[in-house]
Amino acid sequence: MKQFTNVNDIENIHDLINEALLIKRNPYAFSELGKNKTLGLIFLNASLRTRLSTQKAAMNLGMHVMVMNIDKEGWALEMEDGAIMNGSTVEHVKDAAAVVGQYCDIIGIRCFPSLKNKEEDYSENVLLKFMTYCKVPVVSLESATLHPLQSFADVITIKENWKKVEKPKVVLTWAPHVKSLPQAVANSFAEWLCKVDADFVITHPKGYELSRKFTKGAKIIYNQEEALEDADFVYVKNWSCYTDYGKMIPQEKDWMLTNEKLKITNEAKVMHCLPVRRNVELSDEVLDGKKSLVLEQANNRLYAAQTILKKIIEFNFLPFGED
Ligand code: SN0
Repeated sequence: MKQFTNVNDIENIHDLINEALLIKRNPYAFSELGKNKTLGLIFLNASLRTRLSTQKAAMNLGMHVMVMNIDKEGWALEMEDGAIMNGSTVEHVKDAAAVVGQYCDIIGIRCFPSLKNKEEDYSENVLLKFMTYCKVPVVSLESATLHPLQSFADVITIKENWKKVEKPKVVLTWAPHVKSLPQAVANSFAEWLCKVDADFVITHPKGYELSRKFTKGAKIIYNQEEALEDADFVYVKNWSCYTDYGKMIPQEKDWMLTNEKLKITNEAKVMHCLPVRRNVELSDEVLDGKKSLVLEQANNRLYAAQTILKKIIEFNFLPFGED
């Protein structure tokens, strides 16, 4: 694998999930693979799971890791080509990315959307600029529109919790929130779920339609109760509007997932990428109950990251690299 920014960077999703499960059984099997290689983790936004799981994944492969919260600890970055930098930005992304690329063999980068300018966010301006100028393989640690490491961990978790032959019904349900959040987790989950063998349904209030680019193949049902019927997995996530970009539409109905709402499901397991606003997005009773997979998902972030780093090292740095 040359780089990892979305589901299309992988060759075969089923092989990749199986490889992650093997790594999970024996996480130190490749502890020399990344020897003398340095991973740089660059954050333009907050992180807990992504930062620690990716760092640990690299350490399990014998890599060195450097982390920088560039938004807080670095110089203010200029993103615009040809800008006359006589304002508050100090360093152009061209220069900063090129410098970081000289110190690192692989770079992971987290960049968030503005949620103000749809065209700019959906062009993945920041991620693409960084990739162009750093000149080393890049792993997305959540971009403006996608969160592929999270989705990879999510499909690993579904696979582990689904032992039956027939395909599971997986429902992505919109949840309430107190502020506008990116569509990245939902876009990415949809993109990955459309590639695995599942009956995939998305439910959300009218106006919260995601970009069709990522949901092609999914069934959209506006009625949450109808969508939840016989579900085997319910993935809970808030996102702000894609059409009326970045906006929130007040809801009369309460979309928070509760045990009461889960009664109609097939004893569904409940998923959320975390961080979660308890008793806004999801009730305590669900999160702390037996149906919750949130900690398993967080644990699988490690094996998702480790599998991706392993594939990138093998392709880019080993002679006759294959993935
Ligand atoms: C992020 C998101 O994309 O929704 C990260 C998810 C992995 N979540 C948040 O920014 C939550 C912020 C909040 O105030 O609850």
